[in-house]
Amino acid sequence: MAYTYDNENIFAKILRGEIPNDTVLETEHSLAFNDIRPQAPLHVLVIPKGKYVNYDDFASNASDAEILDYTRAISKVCAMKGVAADGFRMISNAGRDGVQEVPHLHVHILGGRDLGRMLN
Ligand code: DGP
Repeated sequence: MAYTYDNENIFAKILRGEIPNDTVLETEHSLAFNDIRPQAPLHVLVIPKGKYVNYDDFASNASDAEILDYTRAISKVCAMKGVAADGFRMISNAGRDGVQEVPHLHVHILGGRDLGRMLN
């Protein structure tokens, strides 16, 4: 499947330094920063630096180094922010039905409170 990446999406602008962000972690291929509309005491977004629309695009087209770096960045954020032990939720919204607002792959990491049941 071919993916069309919009260079003007907000996270692309953050990556180009055109919009400020509250960085939590930066690695060779990934950036983590606080969500502007936090839904929990911890609400961090982790994005790959590469131009990937969603996880399917990433898994299909990213290099092994990018995938490894991104996976490790996600777990580093959880460890750094102290939610690895008590627990957290990781969500990636994709496409229309997933109500994805920003068309650049991102994982939401939420924690710091009881997040309730999501699926029954
Ligand atoms: P979604 O694409 O639906 O998974 O959600 C996108 C998230 O991005 C949403 O929680 C709000 C956040 N967001 C949107 N614009 C900005 C921004 O300019 N800076 C930051 N830090 N977060 C943003």
